[in-house]
Amino acid sequence: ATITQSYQERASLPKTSPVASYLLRLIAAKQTNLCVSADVSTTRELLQLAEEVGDSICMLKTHADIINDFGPRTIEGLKEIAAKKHFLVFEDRKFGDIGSTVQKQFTAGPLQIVRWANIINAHIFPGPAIITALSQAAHDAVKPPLLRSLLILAEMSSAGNLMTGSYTEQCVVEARKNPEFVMGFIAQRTLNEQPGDNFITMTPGVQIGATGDGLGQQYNTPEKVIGEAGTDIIIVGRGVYGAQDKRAKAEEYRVRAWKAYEGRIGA
Ligand code: 5FU
Repeated sequence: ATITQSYQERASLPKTSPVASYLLRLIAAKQTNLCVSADVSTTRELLQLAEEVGDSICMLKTHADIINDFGPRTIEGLKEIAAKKHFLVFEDRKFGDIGSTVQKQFTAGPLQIVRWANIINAHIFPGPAIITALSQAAHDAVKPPLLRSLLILAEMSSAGNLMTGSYTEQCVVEARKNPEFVMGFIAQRTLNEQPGDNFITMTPGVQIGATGDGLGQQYNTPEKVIGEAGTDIIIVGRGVYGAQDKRAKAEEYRVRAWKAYEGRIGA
């Protein structure tokens, strides 16, 4: 059903996580289902990219551990630009350890992810306690714990990855058990298969005019993933930050992904 429902309609469906509702409304208001992946190596580049593409995105994805000078200045800068330009911040940390360890990785260390990332993601190969551990850590660290939510990695974009079949199915089963905290998936197609499912699917491995990067990455177009595979948000890294004019490139991706969405819902 979510294939033909608008973002706006889905924002107020029952059992939708608070962050998912907020994000769906933001997407509808800004008319953007684009997330830019800011895989740059300095705070200066990160904040400059956020400023440049901020008006065209619903979300900025980070890998905080590749920023050479990550620190309080990075966090404050990101928060300020996100508030000003109205987008959420997603740290692509891919947690994958026992509950006790991921709680520490989420809240402590030099990155203190829980302080600044609205959205995080995790693998479920260690078992479902990873979900409850991250949820508990978010509740303990952020008062009120409103804007904290988890994406489960259900499928990956890279060639030969092992996240298929029953593994992917189990991700959906665990998500359905935790609808308050789990907002959706990283996947290559929508996984909303049962009536009542309203998970948000975010899809990396999107670039126009490329099929791969020679290191396993595989690319699809916005039309393929949003229009045909029924996912909700495209995640674009090098396709945007690798361009000379990043602002214009982000707009190009935004328009293409938005048209693919409108075509799919029959708007
Ligand atoms: F979970 C995943 C995945 O399945 N594929 C990915 O490419 C995450 N990614 C991330 O999206 C990856 O770590 C990069 O940060 C980004 C894709 O970057 P690109 O430059 O668009 O290939």
